[in-house]
Amino acid sequence: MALRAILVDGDDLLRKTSKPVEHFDARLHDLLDDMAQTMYKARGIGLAAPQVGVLRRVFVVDLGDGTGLREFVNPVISAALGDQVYEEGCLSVPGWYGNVHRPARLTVEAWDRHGRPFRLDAADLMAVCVSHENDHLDGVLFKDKVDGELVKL
Ligand code: QAP
Ligand code: CO
Repeated sequence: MALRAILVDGDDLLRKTSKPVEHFDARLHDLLDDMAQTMYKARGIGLAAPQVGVLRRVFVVDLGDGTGLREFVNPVISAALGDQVYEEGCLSVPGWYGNVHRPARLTVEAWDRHGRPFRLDAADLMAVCVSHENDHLDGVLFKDKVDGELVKL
């Protein structure tokens, strides 16, 4: 396990479209382990692979509410419903916050680290986090979607 450097806004890699994972191998497991360690150290609740410079469709989430770490490989948001506004931040846009509209509920289909498919129905903060992290895989940052002012904490 190793901490990885988190890229910050302005880095071109954050604007690229990530490619699907093809091999559910030890390299993927190392990436997922490193991403979790890096997210926890930075006190984040979600981290996507492009944020550590790896252009693959992978993200990790731990809302810190006791539900634990969730790993998503090749995620697809297959349904989305309603609207909620949440004041978001991002480890790649440190210190900046703003209100973003996201689906109130969504369904995400993904694979775990062993290549087993799963489906998650997410609401509230989990829906925000999945939508936010999924955007990173397409080069989109929350600041692109802020409704109103982007504010420095
Ligand atoms: C994405 O964001 C997210 O600026 C994850 O100084 C955001 O973990 C999902 C963080 C909101 C759902 C709701 C940001 C930590 C962490 C900072 C994060 C900072 C320290 C952001
Ligand atoms: Co982010």
